[in-house]
Amino acid sequence: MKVSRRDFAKIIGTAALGASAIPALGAEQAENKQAEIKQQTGARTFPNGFLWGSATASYQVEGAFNEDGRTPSIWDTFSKTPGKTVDGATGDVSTDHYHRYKEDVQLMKSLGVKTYRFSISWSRVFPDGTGKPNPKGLDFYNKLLDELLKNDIQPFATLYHWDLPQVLQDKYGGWESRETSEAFANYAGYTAEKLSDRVKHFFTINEFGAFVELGYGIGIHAPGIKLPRDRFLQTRHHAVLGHGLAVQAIRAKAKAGTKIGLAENMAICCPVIETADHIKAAEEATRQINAQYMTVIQEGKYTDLYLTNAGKDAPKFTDADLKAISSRLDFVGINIYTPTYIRADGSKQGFAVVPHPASYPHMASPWLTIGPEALYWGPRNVNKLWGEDEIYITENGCSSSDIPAADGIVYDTDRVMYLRNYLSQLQRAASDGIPVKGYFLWSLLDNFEWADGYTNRFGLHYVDYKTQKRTPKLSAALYKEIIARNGLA
Ligand code: GBH
Repeated sequence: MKVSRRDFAKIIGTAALGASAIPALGAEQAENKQAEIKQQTGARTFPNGFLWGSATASYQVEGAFNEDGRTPSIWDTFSKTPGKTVDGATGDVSTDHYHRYKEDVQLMKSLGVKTYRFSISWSRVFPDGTGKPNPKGLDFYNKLLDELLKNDIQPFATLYHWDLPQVLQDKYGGWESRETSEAFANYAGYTAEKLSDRVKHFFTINEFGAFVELGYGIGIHAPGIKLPRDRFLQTRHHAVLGHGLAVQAIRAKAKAGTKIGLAENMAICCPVIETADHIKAAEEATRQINAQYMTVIQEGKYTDLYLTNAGKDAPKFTDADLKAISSRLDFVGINIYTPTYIRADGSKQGFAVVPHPASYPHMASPWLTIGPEALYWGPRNVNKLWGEDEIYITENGCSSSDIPAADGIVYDTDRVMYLRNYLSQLQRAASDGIPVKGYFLWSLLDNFEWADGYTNRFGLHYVDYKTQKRTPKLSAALYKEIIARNGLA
């Protein structure tokens, strides 16, 4: 880094003040001074009030698949279809969080997290997908919320993390049809009305980019179908429409002041090296590669490039749809795991994706390629392109082989390495003034990893699925330390 003579003088000057100069100031001034010195001498802290959290999702942790009136979701059906998940794993029991939530809140408390992101199971609340709500289904979330608040942990609730009521798949082809978008808005409005006395932040949908593409495009996630291209592009449209209608419904029904956003695993376009032309190319790539979800939500229209490429398969939509889809958001959540490298290539579109070479490093899951700077460029581009000023990293974390040592502890040094490197890039973003307000580590616990079943562990806590015992891994100790310091060492 090139330091100008003035910056250098500033650093030396204030550092030379040392601690002895501080007591002369009032307490508050002293604190400010200390913060200023830290800033200039490079202490790797996060802004005051930064929200450290952890995340889970209903079907991945709850279990209790047939209790208190819950009906099957598309994931119950899919996971019980032979050959769809590794070892035929299902979420019937998983980590049994439904019955162990109090113990799990204590795990959070011991980490020191300030917030918890969880998702609500639609088919617990509306067993028929729509129509008559089931009060017993909502009871579980009422109890969970009370327990969180009693422990000073702010709840952030996701309304859809892939567990569509099976009945809506059967009746309407799920997200293939508009009826599902409307049913989602109805469920979202109802749930926000009931819970917004305690939940101040709602996410509509988690990761369009996963459940639509994998569920309706290539069929490796529920509902496990491969639609022809025109119907598939229409499904994408109904998913963003469901989001938009839900934003409107929540705004109409929730308590005033409730904040609404989404959690999207958009492609995180990183300049292949940090030169002005590659940086610019990565900005344009962010818009174009995410055209079908994040860009239409932000800009209220599909990009020309998207529609041209779609050709005769382009989705059918109205202006009113676009208006709903681009309903104002209060914040944006981005789930960030991997980088997409972009270079400026002089073409008309202005960018090219640089594929990872075969030797590119990844974590235990082969898709989980390592690129810490994704935590910098993700929020940076969302802020730069669309002016979003309240950004959360709603998921980040990794899988590791996670084998307990003789003392029972999992020394997951690879996860520690991963988190340390990613978080140092997030700190870089925060100290550059990019408005990142919080970070939710995926995940609190090992859990049902979708088609991978229980073979890939993402937790800060190791779960012995036979006994349901939870044991903090080495990475939990790291995270606890980072939270306590509000920064990196
Ligand atoms: C998130 O998805 C999910 O929100 C969360 O539920 C999940 O547990 C977590 O990540 C960890 O995976 O099998 O090679 O086709 C992250 C995006 C999309 C990454 C699906 C894995 C499957 C790759 N995921 N993708 S592959």
